Amino acid sequence: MHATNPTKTMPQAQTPDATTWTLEKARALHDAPFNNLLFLAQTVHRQNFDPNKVQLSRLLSIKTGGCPEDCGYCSQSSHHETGLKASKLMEVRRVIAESNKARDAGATRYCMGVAWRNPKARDMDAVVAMVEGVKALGMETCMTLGMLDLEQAARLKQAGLDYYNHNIDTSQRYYSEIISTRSFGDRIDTLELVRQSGIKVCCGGIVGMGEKPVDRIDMLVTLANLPEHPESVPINMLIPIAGTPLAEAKPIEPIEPIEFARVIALARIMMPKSHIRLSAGRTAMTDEMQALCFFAGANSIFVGDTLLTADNPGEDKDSLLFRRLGIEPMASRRNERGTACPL
Ligand code: SAM
Ligand code: DTB
Ligand code: SF4
Repeated sequence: MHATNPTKTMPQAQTPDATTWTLEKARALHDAPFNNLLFLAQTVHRQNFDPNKVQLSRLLSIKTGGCPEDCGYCSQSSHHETGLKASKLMEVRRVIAESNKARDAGATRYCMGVAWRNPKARDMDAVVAMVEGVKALGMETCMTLGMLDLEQAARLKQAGLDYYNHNIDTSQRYYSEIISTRSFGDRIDTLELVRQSGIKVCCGGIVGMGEKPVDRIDMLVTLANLPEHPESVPINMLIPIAGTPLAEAKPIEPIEPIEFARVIALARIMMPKSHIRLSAGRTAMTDEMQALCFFAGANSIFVGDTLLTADNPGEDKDSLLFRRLGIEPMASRRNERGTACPL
């Protein structure tokens, strides 16, 4: 369907979170002429955010590799021969020292990731100490630890955890093609429990895993129809990792930049107040593709030259891109005075 007036394709509702999105409505937007889609996305973006501010998050892998899950994209799964060396959970003081460096480099949110199916009881004290330590530095905290139970979520909330990252990754239909050791429903259960505990939700997915456009749209429909929109929505572009099924099995075409920008625009329109994060895969994107994504409504990135195990553009490259685009780092809501940011 080709909409002439893009705003007419927006379902009307009192609050954005109360909008129920159907696949048809979302698909109509996705398929609209590119200029209409981008115009609407930029309009929605400006109604909710400063269009020239981008939030900076920094990632740290606090426990790398040896993961029992079989996610087809992941370097850290013990099911794949990726050559990655597994490590134990990092010491608390090292995590705090690393987060201090990230804060000095301008990051306002510190995201700590582990290669677990779920946290074990014996790990919780260390994880809680990490949240408390990073929080004490004045940064927002985010963790991604796999599935949680209610007690673990409550402890993390009490420690001051701001965000929990738990991605649905793709559509419900395509999920079992990518992961067999857990279900789409398991993901939704943990998301529900995180929300119940009062922790903010960071949830998105990966595009470019051989899914159809309808899967990408359906993934966004699931996110936008959650009882509350995730506050952060990371959109990752698959980083093909040698030794993983998605890099080895059959050749998967990388996602085409215009289609990627459509996904970002759709996410912006469907979740107007969420931070849409241009996440993994930026090293394979041109500056022009990233600029298009910022125009389409992306307003968060991971900074630093490493994600969890894969490369990310370094500070110099991002700093230059921000200067060329007139983009400035967003101060965190907890730290409005901002930080000494070189970007
Ligand atoms: N183990 C935890 C989990 O899966 O929830 C947290 C870490 S996991 C690496 C976090 C997310 O990173 C995944 O859900 C996926 O969306 C993204 N990711 C992992 N490997 C990726 C890759 N090769 N390319 C793009 N995104 C990737
Ligand atoms: C998310 O959606 N992307 C980040 C974060 N959440 C944890 C992880 C990206 C990982 C990219 C592959 C790697 O570094 O191994
Ligand atoms: Fe494990 Fe997370 Fe990687 Fe899946 S994505 S294999 S759960 S670390």
